[in-house]
Amino acid sequence: MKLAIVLSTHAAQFQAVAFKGDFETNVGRIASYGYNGVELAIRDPALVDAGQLEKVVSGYGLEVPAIGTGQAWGEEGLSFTSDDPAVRRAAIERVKSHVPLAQRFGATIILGLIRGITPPGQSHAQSMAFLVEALQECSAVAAAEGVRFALEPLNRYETDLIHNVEEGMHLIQRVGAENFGLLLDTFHMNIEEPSIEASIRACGERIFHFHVADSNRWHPGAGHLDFRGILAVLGQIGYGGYVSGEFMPIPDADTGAQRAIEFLKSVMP
Ligand code: LER
Ligand code: MN
Repeated sequence: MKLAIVLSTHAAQFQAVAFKGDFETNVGRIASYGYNGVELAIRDPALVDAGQLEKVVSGYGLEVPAIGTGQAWGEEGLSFTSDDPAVRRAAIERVKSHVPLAQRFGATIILGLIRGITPPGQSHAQSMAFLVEALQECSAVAAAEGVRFALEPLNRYETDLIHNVEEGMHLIQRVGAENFGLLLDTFHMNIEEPSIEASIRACGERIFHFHVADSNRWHPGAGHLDFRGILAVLGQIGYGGYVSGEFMPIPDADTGAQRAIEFLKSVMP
């Protein structure tokens, strides 16, 4: 089971400052703690020098298993389910623009908050129809390049659209694309799933990526989730992807990253 950690880099700093300075330092630290990969959050691939990025990451022997797209929602308000067709179109084009970068790294593209939230006055059914349409268009473009998309069920406090594996699997049926699956995150699962283990089994081969945080969203080992059981089930279903740490920098990012990998290795099957 390979381990990664999310590296949050704000797009503006990403290009200008963090990339050459902080970014490289952070990637070096992540490698020194024993991680195999680094999951990147990229607001706009147009702001990234892909060659430079690859040089830094591969220079430390790391892979990029997944690329997060949520900053485009957080910082620009782009969303698949906006009531403004221009915003929906911009979100779709932005997500499609991640495909060449993802193809270069063999990374899965994460669709979290960019799916949006139903705006006032729009029905949930209409949001779902927009979502299915956007996912079908994006999946078709990515399939041609061998790239996969993973939609992340998020808890009810972040969106009204797709909270759990059951809803996610129904969405997968509606989208009807082989390269479209789910990203499961233990923090959200702890809030929304009837049983984390049963939901992992139900999702099976459609688990395209996996996030870990403990019940309090601190590093694994700092809360009350049963990671020994969770990782055992992932092993039993033959999950061959990355387990990627996405948690709060408590007591600080470096200590959290070190404690997480130490703990995860101690409970791995
Ligand atoms: C992103 O992976 C995630 O888990 C969300 O909670 C971000 O808002
Ligand atoms: Mn997550």
